[in-house]
Amino acid sequence: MIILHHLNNSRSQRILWLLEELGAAYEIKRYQRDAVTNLAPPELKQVHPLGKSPVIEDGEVRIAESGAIVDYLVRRHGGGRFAPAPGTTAHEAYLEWLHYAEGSAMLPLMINLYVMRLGDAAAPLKDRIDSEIDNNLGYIEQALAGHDYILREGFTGADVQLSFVGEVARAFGRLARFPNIAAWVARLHDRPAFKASIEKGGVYNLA
Ligand SMILES: N[C@@H](CCC(=O)N[C@@H](CS)C(=O)NCC(=O)O)C(=O)O
Repeated sequence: MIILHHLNNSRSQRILWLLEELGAAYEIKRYQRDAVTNLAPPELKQVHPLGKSPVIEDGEVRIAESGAIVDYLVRRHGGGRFAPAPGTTAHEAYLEWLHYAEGSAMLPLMINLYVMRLGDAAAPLKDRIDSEIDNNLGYIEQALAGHDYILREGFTGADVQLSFVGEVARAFGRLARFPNIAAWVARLHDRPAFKASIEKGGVYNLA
C-alpha cells in the first residue's frame, strides 16, 4: 500500500491527484500547516530530514521531491499509462518537463513569493524576477500551442508535475498574457481525478 505524507494546501495535492489518476490503492497521512507561520509541523521531519511534503512510501521505497515521486509512481503503478514509452524521443521530453517544473520554473515564482514580504525593499529585484517569470511562462505557453497537454502525445505525469507552476502563476495574477496556460490549468482542474483529489485532500487554495 502506498502511503502519501500529505501537507494540506501544498505541492502534495498533485501527488494525491496522480494517485487518483492511477487508481492506485493508497493511504493518506495528514499534516497541517502552522496557522501563523504556514510551515509544516515538526512531525514531517521524522518522515524525511527536510520536513517537507510530499513524501511517499511504497514498501521499502521512500521518496521526497515531487518530480521523482511522479516518475516513480508512473513507472511502478502506471501500467504503461501517463508517460510515453521509454526509449522514445517523447519520453525524453516527458523527463525534461518533470525536472523543469521544480528545477527551473518554480524558482522565480518562489523568489517572488518571498520578496513580496519585503514591500518596497524588493523594488530593485522586481524587474529581474518579472522577466524570469515571463521567460518561463512564455516557454510553457509556446509548448502548449496547438495541443491540450504539455506533450502533444496527450495527458501525462508531466502535466501533473507542471500544474503547480500554472496554478501559482494564476494565483499571482500572471496569466493574462498566457491564455494557453490558463486554459490548460482549467482543463486539468476539470479532470474527475483532480476533483476527487480535492475531495480527499481538503482545502486547496490554488484549485
Ligand atoms: N521541490 C519540492 C518542494 C517541497 C516543498 O517545499 N513543499 C512545501 C509545500 S508546497 C512544504 O513542505 N512546505 C512546508 C515547510 O517548508 O515547512 C517538491 O516539489 O517536492
